[in-house]
Amino acid sequence: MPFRAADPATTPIRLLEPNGVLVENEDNAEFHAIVDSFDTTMLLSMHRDMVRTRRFDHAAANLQRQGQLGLWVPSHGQEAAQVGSAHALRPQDHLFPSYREHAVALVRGVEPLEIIGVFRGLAHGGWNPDERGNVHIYTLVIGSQTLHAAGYATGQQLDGAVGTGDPARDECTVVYFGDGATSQGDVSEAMVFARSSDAPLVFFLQNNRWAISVPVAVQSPTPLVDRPRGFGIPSARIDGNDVLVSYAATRIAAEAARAGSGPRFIEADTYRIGAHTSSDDPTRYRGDDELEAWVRRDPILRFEAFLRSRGVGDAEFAAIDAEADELAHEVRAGTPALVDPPLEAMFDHVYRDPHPRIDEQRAWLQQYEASFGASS
Ligand SMILES: Cc1ncc(C[n+]2csc(CCOP(=O)(O)OP(=O)(O)O)c2C)c(N)n1
Ligand SMILES: [Mg+2]
Repeated sequence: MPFRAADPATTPIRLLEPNGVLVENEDNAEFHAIVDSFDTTMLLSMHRDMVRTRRFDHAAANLQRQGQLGLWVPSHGQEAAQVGSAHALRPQDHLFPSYREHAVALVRGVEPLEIIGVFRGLAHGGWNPDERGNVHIYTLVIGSQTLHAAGYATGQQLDGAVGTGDPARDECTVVYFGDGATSQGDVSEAMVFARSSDAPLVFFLQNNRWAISVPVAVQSPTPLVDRPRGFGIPSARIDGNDVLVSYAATRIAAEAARAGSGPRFIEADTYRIGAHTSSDDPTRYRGDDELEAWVRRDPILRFEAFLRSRGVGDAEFAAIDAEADELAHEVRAGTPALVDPPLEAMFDHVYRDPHPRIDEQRAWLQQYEASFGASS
C-alpha cells in the first residue's frame, strides 16, 4: 500500500502521574536521571512559581473585569509547562514568548506590573529584555516570534556562542507558541531556517488544544510532534501538566542546542482552563466534560501531591500561599496607580536611530495636541 495514514497520537512522556506519583519507564529514563538529583529547595521553588503565577493570573483577570485592563490573556492550566521549561534554562539563554507566558516572564524576573502595563495599554513592549532575564517582549501576531527567535539563534551561532563547551558561554534560544500558531507559515519557515543553519533553537509548543474556538484536531489531524520531524528536527511529546518532565525535556533540548546539535522541538500536551482571553466565552464552543477532565489533571495539585509524598508539609505550602497573596495584593494596589506614559513615547524605539518620518509624525502630533489649547 503506497499510501498510508499517519500514526495515531503517541502517549506523552511523563514523570508524574496525575495523582502525583513518580513513575519510571522506558520512555522517561533519560528524564528521570535529571530530576532524581533535585533537592526539596529546588522542587519548592518550582511549586512557588506555579502558585505565584496562578494567583497573579487570577488577580489580573479580576482587574480586567473591573475595567482596569483592556484585555487579559489567562495562563491558568499551563503553569507546569512554562515553569519547568523556564527553570531549565541558563541566565544567558534567550526566550521569545507569545502572550500567555506569564510564568516564563515571572520566573526570569519580569515585574508583574510590567506585564500588567502591556494589557493596560501603557506600553508597546513593557520591559527591556536585557534587564529582564533575556525575556523578549510579548507578541500578539501569531507565530511571528518563531522567526524572530530563529534569527536570534542564528546570531548566537554566528557570534560563536554555540558549541564551545564552556557552560558560561554557550547559549540557546527558546521560543514559545501555541497549537494554532503551527498553522502559520512563519512557524514552518522558522523550522526551515533553524534546521538549515543548525541554529541553537528550542521550539516549545504548548498544545492547549484550542486556538480560540478551533480545536487542534481541525488544524492538524496528525500529532503535531510529527511535524518538525518532517523538517529534520528531533521532537518529543511530553505531558505539559507535569513540571518535572517539562524541566527535564527542556534541559536536554537546550543542552543539545547549545552544544551545536541544532534545533529541538518539544510539544507540551496541556489545556487552556480559562477563556482564550477576557473577550472570549468558551461555553459557546466547548463542553463541560472536557474541561472537567482537565481540571482533574491540574498541574499544581499534581505537584503538591508529589511534594507531600516527599515530606513537604502544610507550613511550607502556607508560606508559599501567603507570598502569592502578597503578590496579588501588590498587583491590585499597583495597577490603578500606574502612570500613563507621555503620548510621544509611542514614537520611541520604532527605529534605533532618529528617523525623518518619525520626527515628522511626532511634530504633527505635538501640533495637533497644541491645537486644543493649554489644558487646565
Ligand atoms: C497572524 C495572526 N492571525 C490571527 C490572529 C488572531 N488570533 C489571536 S489568538 C489566535 C489563536 C492562537 O491559538 P494558539 O496558537 O493555539 O495559542 P493559544 O492562544 O491557544 O495560546 C488567533 C487566531 C493573530 N493574533 N495573529
Ligand atoms: Mg492553543
